[in-house]
Amino acid sequence: RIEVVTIGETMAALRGDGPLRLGGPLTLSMAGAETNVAIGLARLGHRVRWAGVVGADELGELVLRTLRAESVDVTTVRSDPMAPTGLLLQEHRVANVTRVHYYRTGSAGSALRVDDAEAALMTGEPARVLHVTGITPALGPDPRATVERAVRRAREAGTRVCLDVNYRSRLWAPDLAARVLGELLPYVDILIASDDELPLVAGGETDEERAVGQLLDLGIDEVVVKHGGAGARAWSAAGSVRLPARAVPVTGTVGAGDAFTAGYLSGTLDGLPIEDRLDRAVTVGAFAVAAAGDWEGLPTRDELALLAAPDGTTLR
Ligand code: KDG
Repeated sequence: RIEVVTIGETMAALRGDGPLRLGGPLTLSMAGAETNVAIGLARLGHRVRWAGVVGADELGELVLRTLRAESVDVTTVRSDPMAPTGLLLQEHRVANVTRVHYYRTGSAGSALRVDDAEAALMTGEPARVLHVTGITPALGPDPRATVERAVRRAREAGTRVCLDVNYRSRLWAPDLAARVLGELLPYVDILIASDDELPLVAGGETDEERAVGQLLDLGIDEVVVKHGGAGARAWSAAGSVRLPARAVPVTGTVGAGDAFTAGYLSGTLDGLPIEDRLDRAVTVGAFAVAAAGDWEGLPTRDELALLAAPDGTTLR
């Protein structure tokens, strides 16, 4: 049985070490917030389906091949013969600052439509969790309608809905994002946001406790707030728990939020208490921060304990 369904756009990704305008070698991989979460969950042993659209092209094959290799279910993915797989370029400008450039207008991934949500959620038994992000509804009216349909179907089926705000200022303006995401909130059970994104879904409220109070009043069960290098705090009707981030050498922070979400959802699926869910979230997030690539360094279940090993350990 599929435990988690997630829907979104995944693109090919080219990453280089220096300024792109100088040229030089780039590494080809793939990027997509929802597939990062899917891979993170699959590595931890969960059954996950990713639904989306790829182009009928080599980059689409790269996405599908990677997901199959990572044991992510792609049975409902569509290949669009009319549109290319989107592309993202990532450049490191100064230490710990990454600049992202999208080539995704008119991409296959943004041709998502409500039938994709239907297929993803109605094929097989109902999943336990649907995970969506605020990136997908920013891609256009059809992807937006797809996410709306998905959260409605999930609610009808008793599937819990997790929304990661994931605000992308290159894709839409804050007032539109606030309105569109606000319409999704009544369907959300678990809301994940970084501290700077929280006001966007809380009517501009910048005080965390008051913002979370508003969200819990809407019927959201858990609000998980990421504070970057300072850790995270998970709120529910019972109060809040806070954990510091795990101290690791920072190789790249892109994908860390998705890794965090994968850890949190994994803990949820395992029935762990809220502190332990948050602990798994910060642990998986730390793996993403410590490794190059958005998803490549995510841990398997056996590897979760590795971060507790003392510095300089060699495992033989
Ligand atoms: O969360 C990491 C994502 O930002 C990255 O993988 C690409 O999905 C992506 C996006 O749209 O920014």
